[in-house]
Amino acid sequence: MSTQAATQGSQSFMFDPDVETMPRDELTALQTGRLKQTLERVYANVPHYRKKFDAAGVTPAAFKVLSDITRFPFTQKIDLRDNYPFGLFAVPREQVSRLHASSGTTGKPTVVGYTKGDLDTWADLMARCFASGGALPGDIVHNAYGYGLFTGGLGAHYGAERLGCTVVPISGGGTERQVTLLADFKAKVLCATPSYALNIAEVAQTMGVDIRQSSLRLGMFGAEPWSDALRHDLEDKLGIKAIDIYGLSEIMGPGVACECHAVQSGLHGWEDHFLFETIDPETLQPLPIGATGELVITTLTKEALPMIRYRTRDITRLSNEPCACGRTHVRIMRVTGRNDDMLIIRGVNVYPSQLEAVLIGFPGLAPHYQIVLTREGALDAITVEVEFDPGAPLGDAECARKSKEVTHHIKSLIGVTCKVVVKSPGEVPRSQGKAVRVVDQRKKGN
Ligand code: DLL
Repeated sequence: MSTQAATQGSQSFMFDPDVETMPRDELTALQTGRLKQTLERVYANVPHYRKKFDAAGVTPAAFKVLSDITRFPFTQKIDLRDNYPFGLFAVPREQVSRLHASSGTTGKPTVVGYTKGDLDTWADLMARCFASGGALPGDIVHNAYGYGLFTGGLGAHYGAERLGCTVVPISGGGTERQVTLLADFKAKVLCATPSYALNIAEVAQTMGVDIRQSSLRLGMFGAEPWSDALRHDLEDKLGIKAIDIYGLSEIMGPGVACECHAVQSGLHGWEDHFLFETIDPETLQPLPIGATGELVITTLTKEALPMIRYRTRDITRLSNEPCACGRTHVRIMRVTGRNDDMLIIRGVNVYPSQLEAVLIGFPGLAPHYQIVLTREGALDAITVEVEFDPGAPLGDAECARKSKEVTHHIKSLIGVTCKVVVKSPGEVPRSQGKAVRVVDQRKKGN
């Protein structure tokens, strides 16, 4: 990767101007050529794609300009499951250097594979993300993403190494030890889910360690939806800049898109390797840029597991407004949630991250919450469990008052009626990776 040092304000960071500031017409030409090759490759090598293209009455020859992609069928998680474990690979299995898999709550896991070339691209793109976030060669990167089949740990690991950083491969869990090593090794960059970063901040406080005074200055947080309210809370508690990083295993892992240090508004999606679309999840029709819908991604360079029009289920909008950082790649605005995580409470659609935005920073509350869904007669009911701030303990009567106050705020800001239970510090479960924000007790008949 040909990165070079650049300076923006007082902050210097690594940047690849040739690629990251490529004019739109050059990006379009690059994407068109790469996509044509990808379509040809999957049609020739993956029976599943050939069958689906044939059924839809399209062949790679039908693809001339980027908008022709809308003539091709979508790919979904179910296609990976149906072709478990290696059926969607476009290269002989012997050429696959690494496998990752999602644990999957039900049924078979989703298996993804990488050639040596794919691993190389992934490390490059993750290095690009670290650099865009403001990491520098030589920085110590404390990597608390889980190592193993989850793509977070190894994805961040090789990207940070590629940029020239020193990696601490600590993985998730053992939070007191994390706090000790963060301080002892003088890490500059923390990689974690936002909910686990919050857990680390809280444990540090209980241990009497002031992370604000440590050498930490950057957080690369992703793998789950989070709000700006949580960003501000983490920036304040950890004394850092918190950068949003996005990705998914089916497409590559972390590093598909990342915010820039300069602007922190929307994640630059790396268009030299991916094509981004948004669709209406109901009608499946493409949406104009700027409209909110489901993000659909096509890979342009993946060798082992190319993905054509993969329906991510993530809800967002795209922006091609010029970014003050100079990067030209499209911005994926903050992912509010997944359409399969959307709660429909008495006719009102709500994402957990919308509730988070109300709860975090609410006077007297700690930033920990969980949403419990139950059935009351024929209707779904929602209980939001929160904790009072340990610095300002509340008695029973005050908890009841606080609960009414929060209920009122949620109703007026989001329009849903829910029960709020204010608990004591430590009663809401803490995250060690991806937080479990919603506990659905409806299926148990409660
Ligand atoms: O979570 C990859 C990753 C690791 C991304 C570390 C960022 C950092 P999966 O386990 O396949 O891969 O989960 C992908 O997580 O479709 C989104 O629903 C969600 N997600 C990932 N990043 C973000 C983010 C990794 N920044 C799924 N904001 C995706 C909101 C995110 N949701």
